[in-house]
Amino acid sequence: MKLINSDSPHIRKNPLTDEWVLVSPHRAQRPWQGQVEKIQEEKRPEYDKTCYLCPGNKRAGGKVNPNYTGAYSFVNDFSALLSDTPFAANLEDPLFNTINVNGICKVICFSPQHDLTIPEMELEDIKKVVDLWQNEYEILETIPGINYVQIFENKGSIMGCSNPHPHGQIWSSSHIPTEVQKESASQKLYFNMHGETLLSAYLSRELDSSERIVRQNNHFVALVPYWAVWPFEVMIISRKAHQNISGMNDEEKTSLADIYKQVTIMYDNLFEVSFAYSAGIHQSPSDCNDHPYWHFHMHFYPPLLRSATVKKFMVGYELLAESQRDITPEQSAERLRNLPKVHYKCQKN
Ligand code: H2U
Ligand code: ZN
Repeated sequence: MKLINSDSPHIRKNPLTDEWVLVSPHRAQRPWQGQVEKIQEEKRPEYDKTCYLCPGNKRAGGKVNPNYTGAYSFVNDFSALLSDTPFAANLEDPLFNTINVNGICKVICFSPQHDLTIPEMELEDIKKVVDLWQNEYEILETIPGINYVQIFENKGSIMGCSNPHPHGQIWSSSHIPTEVQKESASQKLYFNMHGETLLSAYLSRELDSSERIVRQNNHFVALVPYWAVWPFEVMIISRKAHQNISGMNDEEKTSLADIYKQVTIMYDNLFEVSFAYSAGIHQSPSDCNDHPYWHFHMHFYPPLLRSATVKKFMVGYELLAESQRDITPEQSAERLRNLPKVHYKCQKN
């Protein structure tokens, strides 16, 4: 279904957050005629004696990593949330609402090998990362007072990643964080009105049109959402409406590892550079309640726009008024979809 003439400036609504994005396609009539700059990437060693995540090395907090061989997790030495914060809340004064929060933060080393990234890892090794995500989720969800488990990855220094060793993080908390609350409310409302999850309905519409689909496998679909804010934003949605990672069997976890690899290879191939992003899982709260309206998905928010060095800035109008983009999600999807499926480093060898 053609919704509107998408060549004209328009706003699109994100049904998960109820937020709008301004799309200005007329500003991007010739988006790819500028020079695509390449950056020379430094070759990293397989093991770096100064890296606090490499096996056997001492971390900044003084603890020593074991000689781990697969995915490995540890409690963050500088956790943003602490597990022993005493309960206290002040909700009486509407101008100064405060609630003490508890939580546990972990760091997940994806691989013992310092020079790898997810797109360059073997599928079976990425599967070990997914297994660890599931194990950690299942451990954390049983801890009283932990009500949400946020699994994420910051990749690349421009996304604030502190170390190139392949790693992600898990922050679990007693409160449901703001983004998750917004998605919870919208999904609940949709499910109560329509009897299916918002993302099941959305996914079947997207599969009908194929316009924004970039990669897929038996259990997951990767697409540029209709309401994408970042130039090359992608969402991975499970075909089955899993509430969270806990319900996934071995085959589904292998599929999740596969789509994670496919999407990140696609990203690296876009500008032939190790592509920076913040990515993470959104899933049901782990608060012992059933959340049939929650539909597992992953968001990828990459900052690059035209080349390896041109970054999209969320400033000015975006900060003060509303998110805005020039290239349409459909143009981005077409470009991403048509990229080679083999990593550029392997194409050259
Ligand atoms: P990034 O994902 O943004 O790179 O963060 C890595 C985390 O690793 C960061 O939260 C933690 C930091 O607190 N860290 C340790 O727990 N131990 C260390 O020795 C250094 C970094
Ligand atoms: Zn390392």
